[in-house]
Parts: sequence; C-alpha cells; structure tokens
Amino acid sequence: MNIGIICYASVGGSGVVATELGKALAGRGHQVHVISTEMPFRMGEFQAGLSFHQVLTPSYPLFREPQYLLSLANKVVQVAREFKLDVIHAHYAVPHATAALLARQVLASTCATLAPRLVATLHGTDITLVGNDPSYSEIVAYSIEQSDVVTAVSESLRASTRTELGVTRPIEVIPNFLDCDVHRRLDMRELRRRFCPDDDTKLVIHVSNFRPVKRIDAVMEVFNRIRQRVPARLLLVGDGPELTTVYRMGRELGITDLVTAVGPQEEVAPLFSVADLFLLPSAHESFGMAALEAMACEVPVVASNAGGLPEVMEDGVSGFLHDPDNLDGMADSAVRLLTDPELHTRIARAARTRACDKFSADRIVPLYEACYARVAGR
Ligand code: GMT
Repeated sequence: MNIGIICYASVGGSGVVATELGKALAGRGHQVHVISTEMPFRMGEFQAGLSFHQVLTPSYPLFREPQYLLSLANKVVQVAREFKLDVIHAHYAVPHATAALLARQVLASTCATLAPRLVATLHGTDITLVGNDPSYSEIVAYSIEQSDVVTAVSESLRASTRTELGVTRPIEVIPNFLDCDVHRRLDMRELRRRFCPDDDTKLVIHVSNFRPVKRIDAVMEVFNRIRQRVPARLLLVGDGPELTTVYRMGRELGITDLVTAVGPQEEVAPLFSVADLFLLPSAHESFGMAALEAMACEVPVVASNAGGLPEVMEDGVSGFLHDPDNLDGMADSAVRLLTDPELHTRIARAARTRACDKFSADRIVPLYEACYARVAGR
C-alpha cells in the first residue's frame, strides 16, 4: 500500500515510533512517505520504499505564528495526489489529525473514491496536556471523531481520551514497539568508565525531553536519596526546559559532581548499556517509550505508576512502580536493585523478555497493517 506518515521530527517518542513504523512498513514492501518539518533523525540511511517530504511554512509579517497547519495540510494533499496514497497516518493528534482531515476534505472534493483514509494515533500529551486545553479541545476531539481509524498507545490513553475529550468512537490500542536487535545491552565497559570511577559505583540514568511532566526535580531527589545509601552517579540524556532544574538542585543538594548531562542522543542503546537503573518518575506517561528501551537493554526501571507505565512493565517482575509522589518508595526499590545482584539480574532479564515478547516490531507492525487494510477496504 501507499502510506503517508505525518509526525514530528524531534527526538520525542512519537516521532521515533512513527519513523520506525515507516521503516518497518517499507521493509515489508509498502511505499511509505514520511511528512514532517525536517527529516526525522531516526530515518537514517536510504531505504527502498521510504521517502521524506519536507513541510515548508513561509512566514509573513502579518502572521504572529507560522501557519503550520495550512502548510502541512497542503503538503499532505500534494503527496497524496502525486503518490496516490491509500492511507494517511497522523501520529500525535495536534495538529496532525486536523491537517490530515483538512487534506482528506480537499482530496475528496476532486475525487471521493480516491481520497485516502485517515488513521490517527494518539501518543499521550496530545490528549492529556495539549489536546484537553480549552484552546484546542473542540478541534482535537472533532478530528479524532472524524478519522477513519483511531489508535492509542495504551489502554490508559484510550480511557483518558474518553474522559478528557468526551470522545465516544472506537479507539484501538496498539502499543509502541522497538527492534530488540537494535535495543540490546552492548559491551560498553570503556564508556562506563567515563561516568563511573569504579565497578562499585552504580550508574543511574534518566532519558527524556526534560519537560515539567517528566518531573526532573523528582529524578534529582530520588537520586540524592540513592547516593546517600549506595555509591552512585547520575547520567542525564536529553534536553528541555527542565535541565536548569538539574543545575539548580545539583548545587542545592551538593551533588553536582555526581551528575553528568550529555544532552540529546540519537542512539540510546550504548548509554543504556552502561547504566544499572533507569528512573522515570513522570507525572503523566501514556506509554513511556524510554522505559521500554531501557527494558530491552536490560536496565531495570523504577518509575511512577502514572498512565500507561503499568501496561509496559509488571510491578516487581519486570520493573518497580510507585505512586508519583512516593519518592522514598522509588529510592528504596532503586537501592534494593543496586545492592542485590540476584534481584537486579532477575528484573533485568524479565524486562528484556517482556520487551521482546510483547512490544517487538514483528508483533506490533502487523497490527497497523491490519488497520490500513481494513480501512482501505483491502
Ligand atoms: O508528549 C510528549 O511530551 C512527547 C511525546 C513524544 O512525542 O515523545 O511523548 C508521548 O508519546 C510517546 C510515544 O508514544 C510516549 O511513549 C510517551 O509516554 C508520551 N508522553 C506522555 O504521555 C507524557
């Protein structure tokens, strides 16, 4: 099939999932057209059946903001007409589902039978933080209701879509996925030396877009509790507005020398491979792609039980989950993992097994193909 995928090019999970889906679909013989403001970093080298179409949004003195919704819808119309798209798959509802809906209207006005079908995938904050904002909620809800198929990355997010936006239509849950051959623990002993002075010092890692929802203050507080009981270092991967909290709290807690921030990284497997524990105390987390990547790299996860995280890992079996405000509980679980090698190994292995059994590309990509085939009448 000819599939258009709309996504954000950023290092966030929804862009990663959309790009990896496009690559997997191209590998399975589909013609895939990725539409974004710049080439998603995960697109990597050339792949037959996979092409990229850049959305250019011209500015004009009259406009306060770039008219991204219009330029995106316009590009979708052009790509759909030129490449006879069967399906447009919008990842992250805001504003991608709306732009796809507008594009479908335009295409249907010229030839209804050839208008592509719309699949919208809800990723999380497009519902729980942005989409439910009164400035957006009417249009986001309408765009979801009008799409031909809607998927959500977790049961929790499906429920939130109904409660937050009053959406009543069917929503299919298709979890995020990864390639377990790419996300696996690598031998990175030399790299570990860059962050830990010796083998007795444990390395705690946090990977995110450092936005308030990730609660970087909780990461620092939990790590501070850990390092008072176990020799430890903290490795921070990613960038965002809350990185300043790291520097401020590092000084306040006297742990600046124990914390290393390396900024956004395209490949996270090498960094997960040197870590002993992954901390994710988010306030909201519809799925937690970074937690899944950690699990696949055999890094035990200590996380909040917010949103879809309990669907990603089983508490006490393939990770540890605590109420978002239970920082002592998170620290206790972390210290147990870091001081009990048998427990650490058991949780790490169970985490990878779960990641590879339940969230592998081979298992999940066909679910999206089935959506496309059903909605395109094939
Ligand atoms: O919404 C964000 O802050 C970024 C967004 C993204 O593009 O990474 O994250 C959401 O989508 C991911 C991919 O489906 C999920 O793994 C994240 O849990 C989700 N973020 C939240 O729900 C806060």
